[in-house]
Amino acid sequence: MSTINYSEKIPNNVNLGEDRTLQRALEGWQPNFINWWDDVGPEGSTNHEVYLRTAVSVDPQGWAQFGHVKMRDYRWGIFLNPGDANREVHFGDHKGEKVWQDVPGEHRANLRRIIVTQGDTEPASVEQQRHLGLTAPSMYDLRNLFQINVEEGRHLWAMVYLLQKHFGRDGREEADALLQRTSGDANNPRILGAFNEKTPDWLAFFMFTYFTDRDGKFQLAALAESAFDPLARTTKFMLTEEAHHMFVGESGVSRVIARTAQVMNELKTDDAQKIRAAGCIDLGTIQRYLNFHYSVTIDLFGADQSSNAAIFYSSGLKGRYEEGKRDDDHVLKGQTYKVLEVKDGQLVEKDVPMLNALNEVLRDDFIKDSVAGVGRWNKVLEKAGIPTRLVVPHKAFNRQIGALAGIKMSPEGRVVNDIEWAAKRDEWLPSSEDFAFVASLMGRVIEPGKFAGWISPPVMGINRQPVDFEYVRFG
Ligand code: BYC
Ligand code: FE
Ligand code: FE
Repeated sequence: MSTINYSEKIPNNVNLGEDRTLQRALEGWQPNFINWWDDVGPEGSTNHEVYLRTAVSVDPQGWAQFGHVKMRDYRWGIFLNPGDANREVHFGDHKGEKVWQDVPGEHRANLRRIIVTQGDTEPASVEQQRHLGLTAPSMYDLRNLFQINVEEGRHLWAMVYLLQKHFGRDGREEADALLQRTSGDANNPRILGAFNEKTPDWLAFFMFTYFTDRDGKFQLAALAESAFDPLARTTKFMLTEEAHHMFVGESGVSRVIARTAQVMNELKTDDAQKIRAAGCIDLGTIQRYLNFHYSVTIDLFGADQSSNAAIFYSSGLKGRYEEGKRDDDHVLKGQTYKVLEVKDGQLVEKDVPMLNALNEVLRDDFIKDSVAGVGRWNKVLEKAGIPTRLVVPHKAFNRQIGALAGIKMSPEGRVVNDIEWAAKRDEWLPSSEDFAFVASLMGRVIEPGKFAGWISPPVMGINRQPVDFEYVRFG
C-alpha cells in the first residue's frame, strides 16, 4: 500500500488529515480510481501536459489555478462550500428544523441512492468521451475536452467523499461499484439511460455538454437545497465547474453553425449534399443531433409522476431548482401540476398532485433554460441571413421514461403510427448515414491555432490566453 499523504495530495477544505478512517478509505479507493482512469479514461493521453484549471479553494475570487499538468497527476480535490451554522431546512416536512450534518437513519437509503445516482453519471461521461481526443478539431477544443474530463473525475471524488465519510461500509461498497459499472456495458451498465449512449463524434460531444451537462446543473441545483448539509455544500461547489461544461457545448454548437452558415453563403446554397461536399455539417443533421440529445436528456429527470420524487422532496433530501426564490409554502401538499398523457390517440394535459410531479417541474425548468441557448444559436443563423431555425422537439418526442415512453410522436408533437414513424425516423433522428458522414469529418487538428474545416475558431482563448496558445504539450 502506498504511503502518500493524501491530506496534502488531495487539495481539500474538509480536514481530510484529521479523519483517519476516511483517509484509509480514500487511500484504498484512490489506486482503483487511477486504474479506472488508465483503463477507460481519455485514450492515448497519458503523456500529454494539458493547460488545466484546478480547483484549489472555494473562494469565489480565486477558486482555481491554471497550469500545464498531466491528467493522471491532476489534483482531484474535495471542496465543500462554506457552511452556515444557522442554516435551516427550507422545504418539505422538516421545514424550519436545523439542517443535518450527518445522515438521519430514516433517510439513509434514499440519500445513498441519490448520491450514488449522481456519482454514477460523472465517470460515465468520461467513459463516453474517451475516444474523442483522437479526433479533436483543434488544440483548444482538445484542452476543453480534457478539462471537462478531469472535472467530471473530481465530481466523482466529491460523491465518493460523501459515501465514504457518511455511509460506512455500504458507502465504501458503493464507491467501489462506481468504478465497476461501465457506460454501455451489457452486463453492468451505468444507472441512467443517457449515460449508456455513445458520444461518437464532436457534434455529439457539444450537444451532450450543452444538454446533458445542463441536466447536471439542474439536478445539482436541486441537491444544493438538500437538508443534508454536506450534500448541499458539495453540489453548490460542483455547480461552479458546470458552467464551463455548458459553455463548451453552447459555444461548440454555435461555432459549428457559424461555419456551416459561412459555407452556405459562400456557395449560395441550402442543399445538404453540397454543404457536406464542402466539408461542413448541414443544418438538418445538426437538428437531428439536437432532437436526439434533447429527448434522451429530458428522460434523465425521471418519470413525470414519481412517488420517489414526492418522498425526496417532503423528507428534505432534494428541493426544486431555486427553491429559495419561489414564493409558495415550500410544502406543496394539496397543490397540482399539469403533466401530459396520451388518451384516445391524442396528447392531453391532466392535473396531478404537485409533489408527485416534481420530476416534471424540474424537467420544465430545464426546458426553459435549454430553449434560451437554442435561441442564441438561431441568432447566428439570423445574422448570417439564413432563414432556417433550430427548434427543440416536443417534450413527448422519443421518450423512454414515464407516461410518454414508447409513444410514437413527431418532433412537432403529433401522435404518429408505426408506419409513419418508420418512414420518418431518419428525418427526425440521426441516421447511420448521418453518423457516418459526421465521422468522416473527424480528423485530428492539433497544431496551435489551427481548426478543422467544419468548425469556426472561438472568439477568445482560455484564461485570457490567445486562441493559438499551446494548450496541450504532447509528450
Ligand atoms: N434512465 O420514480 P422515477 C450529471 C428509473 S447529470 C434509466 O422517476 P426517480 C452529469 C429510476 O431510477 C445529473 N432509468 O425515479 C451530466 C427508477 O428505478 P427503480 C445526474 C431511469 O428516482 C453530464 C424508475 O426509473 N443526477 O451530473 O424519481 C456529465 C422509476 O423512476 C431513468 C441526478 O440524476 C433514466 N433516465 O427519478 C456528467 C440526481 N429515469 O427504482 C454528469 C440524482 C428514471 O424503479 N437522481 N429511471 O429501479 C435523482 O434525483 C433521481 O434518481 C432521478 C430519477 C431524477 C434520476
Ligand atoms: Fe459533473
Ligand atoms: Fe459536467
